[in-house]
Amino acid sequence: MMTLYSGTTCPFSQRCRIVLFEKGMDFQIIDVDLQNKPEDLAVMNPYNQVPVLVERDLILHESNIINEYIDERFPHPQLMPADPVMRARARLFLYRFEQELFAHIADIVKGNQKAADKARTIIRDNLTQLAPIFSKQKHMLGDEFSMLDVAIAPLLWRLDFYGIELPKQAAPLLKYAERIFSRPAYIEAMTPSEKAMRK
Ligand SMILES: N[C@@H](CCC(=O)N[C@@H](CS)C(=O)NCC(=O)O)C(=O)O
Repeated sequence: MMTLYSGTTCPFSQRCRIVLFEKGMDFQIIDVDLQNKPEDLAVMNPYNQVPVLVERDLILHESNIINEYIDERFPHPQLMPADPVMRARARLFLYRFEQELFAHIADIVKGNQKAADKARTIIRDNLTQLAPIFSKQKHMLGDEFSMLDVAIAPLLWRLDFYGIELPKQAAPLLKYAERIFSRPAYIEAMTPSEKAMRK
């Protein structure tokens, strides 16, 4: 059985919880207190961070790497595209999400006021650029739900919590976000602390 070490407010851990629930297989989630990390976390992950996935002698860290492994191990429903070209495009998107969106979250959470405001502006502008995609299609890669939707959803959930306000032209993105938030697996994967982040 797979065991996920997860943070109750961690957007990266939420990604992995979503995939585990989407797959509907047996797994165990261990909540890690990030203010008081267990000593073995640093042994499992050299960056001493969650999420970490353990399955027998395999220990993985990095949410997107964990999620690709779960997707390959339990292929139904498949979340990465089957076609190599689309798969490569999906990986490029995942990389860009990290660089252009998620890399800035740390500055909002623990940066000074100036750094936090700059990070909010960068995230707001990069998200707004994605909005036109959803005038044409239901999800990030087309009409099907995929790993890209999993990867971005925890940020969309936390927009108010992080103090990020999107302009009117981002309305299609917010509508898309509601579609993701209403998925049964998305709801099941949320922790009580995450539920409390958004009214
Ligand atoms: N790139 C990593 C980021 C993981 C990460 O930043 N985890 C944070 C919580 S959201 C963490 O464990 N922080 C604890 C620490 O750095 O002390 C991933 O995608 O898994």
